[in-house]
Amino acid sequence: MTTEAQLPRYNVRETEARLQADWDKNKTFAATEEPGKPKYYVLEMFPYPSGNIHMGHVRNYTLGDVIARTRRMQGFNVLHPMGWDAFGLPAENAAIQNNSHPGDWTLANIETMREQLKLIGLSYDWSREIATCLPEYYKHEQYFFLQFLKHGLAYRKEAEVNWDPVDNTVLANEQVIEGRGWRSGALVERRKLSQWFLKISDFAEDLLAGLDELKAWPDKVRLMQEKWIGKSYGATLNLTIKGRAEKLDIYTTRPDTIFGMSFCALSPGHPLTAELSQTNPKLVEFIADCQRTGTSEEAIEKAEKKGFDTGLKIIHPFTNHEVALYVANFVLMDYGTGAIFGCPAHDQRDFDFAKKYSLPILPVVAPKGETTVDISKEPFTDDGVLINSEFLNTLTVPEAKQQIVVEMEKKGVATPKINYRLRDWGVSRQRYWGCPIPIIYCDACGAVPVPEQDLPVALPKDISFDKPGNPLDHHPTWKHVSCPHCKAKARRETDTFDTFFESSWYFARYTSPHASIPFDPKALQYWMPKGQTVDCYIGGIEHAVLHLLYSRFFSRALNKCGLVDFTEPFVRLETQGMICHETYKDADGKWLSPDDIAASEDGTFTEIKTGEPVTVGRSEKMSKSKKNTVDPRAMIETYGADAARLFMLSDSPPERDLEWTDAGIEGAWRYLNRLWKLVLTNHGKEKTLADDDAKALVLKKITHKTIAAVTDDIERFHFNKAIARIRELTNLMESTSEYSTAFVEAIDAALQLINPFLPHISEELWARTGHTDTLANHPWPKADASLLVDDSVKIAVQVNGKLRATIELPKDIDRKLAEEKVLELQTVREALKDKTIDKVIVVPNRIVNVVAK
Ligand code: ANZ
Ligand code: ZN
Repeated sequence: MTTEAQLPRYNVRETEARLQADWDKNKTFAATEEPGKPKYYVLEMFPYPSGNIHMGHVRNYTLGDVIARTRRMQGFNVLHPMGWDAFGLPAENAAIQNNSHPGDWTLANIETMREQLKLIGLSYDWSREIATCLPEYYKHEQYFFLQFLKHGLAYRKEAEVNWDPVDNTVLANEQVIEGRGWRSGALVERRKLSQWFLKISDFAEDLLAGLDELKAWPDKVRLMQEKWIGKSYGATLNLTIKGRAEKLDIYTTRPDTIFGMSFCALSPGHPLTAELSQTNPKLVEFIADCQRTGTSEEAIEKAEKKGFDTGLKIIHPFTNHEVALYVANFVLMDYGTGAIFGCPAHDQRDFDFAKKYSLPILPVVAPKGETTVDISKEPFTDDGVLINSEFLNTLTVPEAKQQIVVEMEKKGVATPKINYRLRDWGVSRQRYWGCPIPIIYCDACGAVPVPEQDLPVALPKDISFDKPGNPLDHHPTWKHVSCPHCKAKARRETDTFDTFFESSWYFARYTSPHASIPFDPKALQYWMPKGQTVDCYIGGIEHAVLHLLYSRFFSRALNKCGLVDFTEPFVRLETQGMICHETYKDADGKWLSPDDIAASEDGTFTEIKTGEPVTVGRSEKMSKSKKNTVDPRAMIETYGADAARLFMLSDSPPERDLEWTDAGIEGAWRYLNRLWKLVLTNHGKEKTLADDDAKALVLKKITHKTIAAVTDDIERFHFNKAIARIRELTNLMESTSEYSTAFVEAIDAALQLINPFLPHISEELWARTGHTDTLANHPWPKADASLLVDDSVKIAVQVNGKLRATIELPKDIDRKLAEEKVLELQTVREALKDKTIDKVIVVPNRIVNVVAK
């Protein structure tokens, strides 16, 4: 036993470093396939190697680590890997700025970040680490692309990109800032380039239907994907153009509003627009003007609505009225048919357009129970009943939709049509730091896939960023190759894949990260069998759509090529909230970092450098631009990883935002020290209570209830509740002066339960309390079901009808046992002195009356 005076200080740095080194050396968390042992695959979204871990990483990886460590103790064979999403634009930007190489920059960052991650004590199998920028990784995705081509899942077509006319280069969407190139400041234009696409649209229905099966995904994410896929039920109208033989196809989801049609509009990219522009220079100018907005849907949505009257007229299919045909900038070419009819009374865009060009606005839907509707200020876009619509009048919108399509089909002017908003995935990027697309262009043979045996197509190392544009394109030799078919001089594709390509399959690569083929079939089957793929996937909600949808698509595409047998990669998904911190500004409104300010005694803050007062702003997501970040390394340096982990996990539920405060982390640190003292000052004490003592029994019950509840909380991702319960248990022990077997059990259970959260201090205390095994591999405690029921009742104890005591006894206790317990009571023994017991009357769960003379 250690007295308080003898208690050594908890040396957090020494302990954490030593244990982390042990785990490394002993490969404590290495996973190998063990047929027959149940597996559990837990994964956190892998980081981009920017150079530094931030608090968001710490939170994300700690959440996963709690699950991994718990499952390991619960007897699962746990796969918990980590790697690097290592291609991408920041490496190129850094290279340009520091005159370095994107590869060197990335690999150096990986080195530092790996060391930083190790300081958090995460239970990764580091032998499975992957970096997507290495040819041994990306050669497999080049192979996938060749398979996709064979299976009709990849194709080439012309598509628009953001073009910087000053730097003469293609820009990624994120390099376009308020319509201008991020470096040149030039207004961005649209350009058509031939690019590669993956046929995600082939799977639109399947991706949508699959969402129903993802029962362990947040509803929010499923809903976002559903919206993104955007299934809509509508009709294609086949309308007559006055004086022309060919008809115009129009897609609408509101055929019920046909009597409110006031104009029609073509996309600037529509073939008819192109034809008309051949004889109309003004139209050519208008099209060029439309191209000056960016390519993103958002940019188009935000742009002012503009139109050009073609002079052509469209004949209304029922009234035979003529309406004008415009070319309009808000009509997209790659949705529906690239042509619309406008009904300004019931659509905001059409309304804005009609106001601008003074077009008629005729309402055809009124709120239920009414026959008019006020559309003077804004369109009426709700459901209602039809008006001004001949045979549709008085029908509801859904009824009218059905009816009108029937009528139109009869007349041969429409067919029902389902559309999806989901576009095919354009994967070509005109950048260096990505995976080369394995294609060779030959003048005679066209686009020729690189033969499989020639993979990987590796990135050249000797490149220069002196000129704007893609270094692969300027490289003196790299792109000049001979055609695999005819051996004539040919050119390599110089575009690289979108970096979402790498993250769409990395989870499967972890099952056999060093295999020469993409996946070792046995390993893949063991870790990711159909229906039990990644058991738990954790990451930011910002990936709700793109990364998660691409991964679901990729799984289906690989499945179609016979490379995997699953279609859904992630069984359970958990998303985490953001980490927020107060913000600070000086008198000029400049952001200040928490490190730049000092608290005064009156609770206000001043800037350390100037002594000037500081305004405290509201708490916001930690970001470099607002300078309200806290560096995890500094935190770990001061308080250790366990304290940082504890605060991250105990303050709020994982899916919620977390408010970072100094007081919070200090509180976590104090708890570690209390735990240290509690365990070590009690360990080995002489027992003062018998094993079957009632007080010992109470503690035993609380321990088992805690085990059951914490196990359940972890299962549900209620980590903050789990920690609160463990703290309740240790608080109770702190206030207990008596020592018993139950106390020893309680300490052991507390250490086991808290190990996933505080892996270092719990492991250290486990060893110091005489255990010789590794706590991380110790079986998870099991709650004794018989101790969980809340079954004690207060019973009145009488002697000859007079109340002498009350006693807590298990509910429905055996009569004989109740009698025995009562007769042991001191007060009863005294009252029975000199008397002989006649009989004992037991009223179950209420009274024990001893009758004596
Ligand atoms: C007439 C109409 C009346 C429409 C009305 C809407 C409201 P969702 O629901 O997203 O699928 N549209 C069709 N093709 C388009 C294109 N290529 N570019 C821009 N807009 C297009 O949207 C379908 C609606 O968007 C269609 O229904 C069409 O306008 C428009 F009161 O037709 B609607
Ligand atoms: Zn050729």
